[in-house]
Amino acid sequence: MTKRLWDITELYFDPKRQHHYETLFTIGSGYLGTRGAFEESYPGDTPATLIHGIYNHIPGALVPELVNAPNWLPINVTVDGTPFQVILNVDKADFMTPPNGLALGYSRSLHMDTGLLQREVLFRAASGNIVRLTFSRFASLHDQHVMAQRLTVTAVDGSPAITISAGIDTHVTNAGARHWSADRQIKASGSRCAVQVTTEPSGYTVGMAAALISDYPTHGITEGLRASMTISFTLQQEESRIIDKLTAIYTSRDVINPLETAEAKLEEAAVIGYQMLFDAHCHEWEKYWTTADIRIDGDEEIQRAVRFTTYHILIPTPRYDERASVGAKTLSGLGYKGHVFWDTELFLVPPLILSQPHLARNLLMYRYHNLHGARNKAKANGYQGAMFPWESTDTGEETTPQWSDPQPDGTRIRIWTGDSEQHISTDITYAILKYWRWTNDREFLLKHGAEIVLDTAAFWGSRVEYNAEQNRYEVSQQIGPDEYHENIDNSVFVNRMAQWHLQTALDLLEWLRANAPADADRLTTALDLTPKRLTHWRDVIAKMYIPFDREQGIHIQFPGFFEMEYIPVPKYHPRTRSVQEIIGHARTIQSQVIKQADVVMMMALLGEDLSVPAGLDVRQVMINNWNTYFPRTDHGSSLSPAMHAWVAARLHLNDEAYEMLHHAAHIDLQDNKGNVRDGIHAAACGGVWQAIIFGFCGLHIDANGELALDPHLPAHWREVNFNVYYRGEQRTFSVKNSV
Ligand code: IFM
Repeated sequence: MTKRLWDITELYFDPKRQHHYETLFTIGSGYLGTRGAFEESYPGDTPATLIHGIYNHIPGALVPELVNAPNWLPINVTVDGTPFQVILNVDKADFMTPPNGLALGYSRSLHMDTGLLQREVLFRAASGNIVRLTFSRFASLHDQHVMAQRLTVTAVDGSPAITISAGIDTHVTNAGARHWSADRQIKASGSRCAVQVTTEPSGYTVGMAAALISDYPTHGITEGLRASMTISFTLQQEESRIIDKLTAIYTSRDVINPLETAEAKLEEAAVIGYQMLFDAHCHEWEKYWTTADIRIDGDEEIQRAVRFTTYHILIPTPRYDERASVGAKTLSGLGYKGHVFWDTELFLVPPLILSQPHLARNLLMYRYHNLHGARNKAKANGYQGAMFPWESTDTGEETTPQWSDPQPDGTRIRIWTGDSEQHISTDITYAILKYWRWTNDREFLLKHGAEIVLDTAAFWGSRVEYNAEQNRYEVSQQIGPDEYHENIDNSVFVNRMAQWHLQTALDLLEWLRANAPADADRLTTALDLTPKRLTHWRDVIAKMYIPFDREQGIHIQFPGFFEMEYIPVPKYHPRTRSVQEIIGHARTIQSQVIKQADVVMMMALLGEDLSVPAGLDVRQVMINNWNTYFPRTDHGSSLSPAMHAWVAARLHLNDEAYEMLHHAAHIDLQDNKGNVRDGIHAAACGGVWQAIIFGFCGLHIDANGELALDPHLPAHWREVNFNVYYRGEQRTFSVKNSV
């Protein structure tokens, strides 16, 4: 495999795509993420550093959000007094001596194997002297409190006088929303500078300290909300200089004195130096990729795209923090305000279970630590047990906004997901079970996981409604994965998954009684799992209403679905917008257009355990379901294509599987939803990994508890190689194409 398949490269700078690339080129350490804005800034740029757990709710705002931290990127260079900027076009008259300088060459690459972002610009100053500037940056995976930058300046033509000013800027907002109190510490002296800021009203403190490392006398200064350090020197023709900037960071979530601790860490890092920090960082990346990388022989485009999506699974996932989780847009943008959805458990956690189980555990522990919020939500809604919030932050309470931001006409739209998208509790249980089956982490299951599974089952036991006339249990007022259809009764996804959940809880309790009786007793008492309650669960399982059309042999997404207007989605191909955007919201919700995998999602999760009425063949039902729902789905959500790829591969629908995989893998790279500026689509990234491993390669645990493959690779793929962890051991797979 050639090295270039590890790189995403931008060969010229297009200001119209700057926000897209800022997101793509996010670097991260599992502690923070920093968007790929330029060191020297650019008009209209949106630099952001988002740190796990640092949320703030401004009075009057609808919901809390993850806060944009002080910007640690600034490095400003002047060449013979001309400020360096990526200036691309100048008037013809100015071409030889443009007053603001000119970028003669530009390229920027994200090296995904090492998490290094590098940019090289050939810059001609107004004086006519030309320099090559190479900027490198990484957020250390070895020491999550350290970030490093390197600037190499080379005099290509002439003997330019260079000034470099580098520092930390606390003048940052979340798209205008101010989270940092006016009370800040900003200081600079010699080659060091530091800042400390506190969110208001949540009271989180962030301390950052930076050093500029060079052989030149350095002056520290503070100007307004920024602290910086400055050096000046002259280069002879063809001479090069390397200047390093190191930054250390701590928050009050880590230590009681973030600023002092950051300053001490900075001195430690300065002694180690850029190169050794980078070597240690690369070593950690190598360990990540050993089990996260999927090597595809025969498809370079998908190979690179899959590395990109995997990179964006790895960089936001907390390494040492089990009280933070990954939001729907990772730490790469302000979209969804850093809130955590089901995207984490069903899309991100499974790849991590197989590739970095300790990271998957951290994410599941976040839910355990937030059980109190889930219990509060259940109680507030009149239910028992634990009902997880649809959107979650640092408090574990429901944080879904009830209303949208104002629309162009000034009105706001009611958002129902926080009320009605209740399947998230089962999604979390599903992830816990998957983690348990793949890792055998008994300690986690007994101390933490089982409590979540059982208490969320208690929620469903109290949530279902008995329909005496039909002698069946139903669930009203739901939003399934297909969010175009809100507050519907008897979503087949919700009902079947709740039934699966209750059965899983009963099986788990039985297993605990046999294998860990003390824990079974403890949980039975603590969660009040009385015989009466368990009998009720069995009754619900037996009588749950699963909407099904026997004549057609298909699951019904929800009763009434097929009575709505039929709009064949393929009729709108090719399109760059969702069908919902084309035909409008009002018509969509009265139609059979589906936003994202719903019945198909159920097939991805349950596979042949889908359960179908007696006498019917499950595979045939799956094919019928596919033929029914695929042409009705507009993939208005980025979560959709990868799940379709997975299921299509299992159904041996090779063309559809590949088309969906290609779509999913390029959602961010090609910005085919037009909103990557707001952040990476985390779920799509996790979905791609699963589509390849579970779908195309068919990796599964067989009836004997052994790992097995059932591959259906695209015809042009020669081979897929990967390593996964199974019950503590690393296993290697090589899947050759037999087509
Ligand atoms: O969780 C998803 C949801 O399924 C579709 N809308 C976007 C959310 C966040 O990614």
